[in-house]
Amino acid sequence: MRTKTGNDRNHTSPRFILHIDLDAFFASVEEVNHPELKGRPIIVGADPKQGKGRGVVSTCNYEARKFGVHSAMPISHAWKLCPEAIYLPVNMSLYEEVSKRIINILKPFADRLEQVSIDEAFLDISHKVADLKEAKILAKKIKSSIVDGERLTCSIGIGPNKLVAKIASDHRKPNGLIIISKNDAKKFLAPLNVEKLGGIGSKTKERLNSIGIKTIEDLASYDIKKLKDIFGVWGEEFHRMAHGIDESEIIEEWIPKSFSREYTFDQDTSDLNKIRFIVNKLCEEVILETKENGFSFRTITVKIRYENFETHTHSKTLSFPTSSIETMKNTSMMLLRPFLRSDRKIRLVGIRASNLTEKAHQKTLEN
Ligand code: TTP
Ligand code: MG
Repeated sequence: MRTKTGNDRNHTSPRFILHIDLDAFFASVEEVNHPELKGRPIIVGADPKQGKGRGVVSTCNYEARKFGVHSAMPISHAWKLCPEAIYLPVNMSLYEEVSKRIINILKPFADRLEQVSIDEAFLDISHKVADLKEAKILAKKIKSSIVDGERLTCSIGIGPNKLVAKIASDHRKPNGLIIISKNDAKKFLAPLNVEKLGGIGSKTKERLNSIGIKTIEDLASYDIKKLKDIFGVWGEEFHRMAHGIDESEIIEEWIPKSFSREYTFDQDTSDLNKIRFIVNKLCEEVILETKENGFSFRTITVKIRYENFETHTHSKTLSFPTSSIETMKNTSMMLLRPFLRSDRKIRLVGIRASNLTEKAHQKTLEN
């Protein structure tokens, strides 16, 4: 395999972009943590409370998907479909830790890496491999490194750009590996439904369907002038996407939008001292992470969930960026106070710092 030659891309050499997405991520991490549950349907999300629970499914493993359960489904509906499943709460800090370790496993395989979500990343491997055969070997190495390191499976798509790589990784889940050459990109996309293209949501899909466009091939062969008339500048973009064209680069530097922590009490509580203790701890953790990453923030948001899952968030934006622990603690308690009532028990509290400024770019020197 070729060695890394830097970020400058020789425009005559082909681009190889790899997209990786972990399979049933939260549920798979839980499975690794509880090996005794392997083979059972596992649903991660809100408490089902014997079918009376509110809230939604975050995700479920492929055993549970056989019953028709999926992400974002009301947990009460999941209970109807699969009462025998193992229901687990979301343990975000655990999934974030695993996610960080996986990114570290991936980094040496890429010239550039762009993390897109907690379980998803693009890797530019153009300088790491000479052709698709080498790309396949590299993808297999990535898969076995993640199995060896974390006992998790993933799906990988490799293509000439981000658009094709992402659709390819989703195409044969779980544990898939699909490689699409530049020449085959159009053929691969042609029979798929238009909503597979990023940026085409349910409303756009309906509008496209209403003018007879159902598949990507329908879109690719549609008159571009008409598309522009209907969708404006997006019309041109849709046309390009349908032809498998995407020049966007892998953006290495990922700038976080916020830092947050939340805590679910072992038992729902209205004890002000307990709540304050946890809020202070969460503030300290958020501040630590914010500082470690070299940011200050202007907006503080609190989240509170009562025992019946009723959830409120409340924010305050300061006039200047800060990373002061006292400001965060005081503001958080001030924001929470109207929700703290002796007759209402609380299930969860959360703290978020957003509206971030990188310290290096900050004009006001303030701590
Ligand atoms: P996805 O990658 O969309 O889903 P997944 O990894 O569970 O399953 P697969 O990729 O095999 O189809 O999302 C990654 C994680 O993000 C998922 O494990 C849980 C979380 N998530 C939610 O909390 N709510 C949601 O609606 C979705 C889609 C995901
Ligand atoms: Mg996933």
